[in-house]
Amino acid sequence: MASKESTAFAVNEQSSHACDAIIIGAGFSGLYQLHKLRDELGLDVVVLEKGDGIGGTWFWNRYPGARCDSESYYYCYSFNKEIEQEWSWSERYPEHPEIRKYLNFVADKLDLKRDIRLNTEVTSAAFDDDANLWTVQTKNGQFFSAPFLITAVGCLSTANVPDIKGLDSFKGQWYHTGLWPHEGVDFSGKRVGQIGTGSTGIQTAPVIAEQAKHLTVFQRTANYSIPARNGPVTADDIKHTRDNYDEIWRLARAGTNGHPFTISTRSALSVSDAEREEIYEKAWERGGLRFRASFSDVLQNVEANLTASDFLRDKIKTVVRNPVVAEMLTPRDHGFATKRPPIDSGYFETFNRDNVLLVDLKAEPIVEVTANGIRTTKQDYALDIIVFATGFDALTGPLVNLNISGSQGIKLKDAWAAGPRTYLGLQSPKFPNLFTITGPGSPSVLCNMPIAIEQHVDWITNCIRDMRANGQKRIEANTDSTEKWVAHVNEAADATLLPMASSSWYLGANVPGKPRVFMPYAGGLARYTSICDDVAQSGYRGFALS
Ligand code: NA7
Repeated sequence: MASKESTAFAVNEQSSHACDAIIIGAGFSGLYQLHKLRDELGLDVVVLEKGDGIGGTWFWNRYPGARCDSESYYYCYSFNKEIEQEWSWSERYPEHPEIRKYLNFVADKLDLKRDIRLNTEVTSAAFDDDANLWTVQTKNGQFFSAPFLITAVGCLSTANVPDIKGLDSFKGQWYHTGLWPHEGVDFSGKRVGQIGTGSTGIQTAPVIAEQAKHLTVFQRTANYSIPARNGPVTADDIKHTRDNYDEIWRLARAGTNGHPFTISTRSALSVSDAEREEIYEKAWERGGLRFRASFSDVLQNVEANLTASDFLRDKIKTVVRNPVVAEMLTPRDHGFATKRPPIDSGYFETFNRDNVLLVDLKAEPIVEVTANGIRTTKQDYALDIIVFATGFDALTGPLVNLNISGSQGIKLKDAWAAGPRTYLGLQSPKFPNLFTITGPGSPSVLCNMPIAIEQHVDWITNCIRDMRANGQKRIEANTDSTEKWVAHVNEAADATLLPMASSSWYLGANVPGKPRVFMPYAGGLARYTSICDDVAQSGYRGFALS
């Protein structure tokens, strides 16, 4: 039940700052949103950022091996020709420091930092119905108010640390990959336990194994992974992408996942076994997320999916020397890409090392953390360091944690108690003038993020521009249009195999007690963009404007 008590702040005039728009978060989305509202619409904008630097997800995720799974030449902004032509990436997949360097380069070039308040954690936000004004409170006691509030808090920014009995009693150190110490962690001579084998665990295990005395990987669900085939970017590569950026961005926007490559139009079932094998083999050799695009129906048809899943399962056997370990590492409970497919640099090879042990938590669940390590139902594992690569309270977590109260004091956490309810992923009923960048109900995490972010920021900017031009002060998603959109998000997911992976974080399944709802919009970026454009052109159908 939604609570309706009044939550309007008693604003302390001394520490109150009024502006036209407040943006929460200084990652890819917050930076671009600031630029658009300030430099194109001429608004007075402030960005509030919890960290002591910019970068969002990449400010916090500094675990060993942390790099982007999108390729660097398109994991970047497309809106500015100069940035595009001046910046050079050094690797096929950018590592976390290089992404922060890029974002700082952009922020400096566009002079964004003067409007970003670092070390400013938002603790709550409340809407005043009479004044059509949001007031945001920060941990350090400041208040900011503006007609528009835009959350740019990312989808994977609320760390999920499992509630395991005894963690407080552990005498060693423990870390979550999404809140990694900036000074790094020295694994040399240490016995390390890593819990989790998602994209993060698969990236970090090979690097930790090289540094540590011993690594024990605690695996709950075996995962597929494709070799990333990372490597340096050459001068020729840079020239080629610079010369072809228009086409690269056109392709990225025209596709399903915001990547600049097309998905094959052929069914995996329409070719001979030999031809299919050859196509998968080439995709395996090329590496990366593009493997998914080998055929049109890998994510649509169970039989087609099985061909990809079987190919990848067989590859594990060819890499991992111990057949018992290879079988433990082989996913049997879900089809390839029904969960976010990781890509790796030597993940399966890591289990051929003498200093690496795999523990199957399905066979021996964790009972507790003891002073000296992890106890499963079968035995004790002595550890000096525990690394939680256990993912995030994805998509909804970062928003609900902002403690947002909308019209008549309705809390977002109550409005979303049974799962997120958004119209186009942009707005929720009863939360007027609050826009979310890449929130639940939008393509977001199913996409190459910068492309999805730019589409959202452009739409929000145009909407605010149109409202101001028409003298409108308030925009709110209608309940009816929201319910229809939620139904459409479910339909879009059901048209794919994505909901079949029962342990997927797309469904919120990784966080105990979280409602099981497929959260991102699986209808594809191009289709989603045309729906959003159509809504805007129709005078914002489905929203109430006044
Ligand atoms: P993920 O993909 O959510 O992976 C988390 C991993 O941690 C996964 O293997 C989970 O197993 C495991 N996990 C979670 N909770 C537990 C508990 N309580 N016990 C044991 N194991 C657990 O997060 P990542 O950080 O790897 O990746 C998130 C996204 O970041 C990624 O998809 C990219 O988009 C970038 P499970 O599969 O739930 O059984």
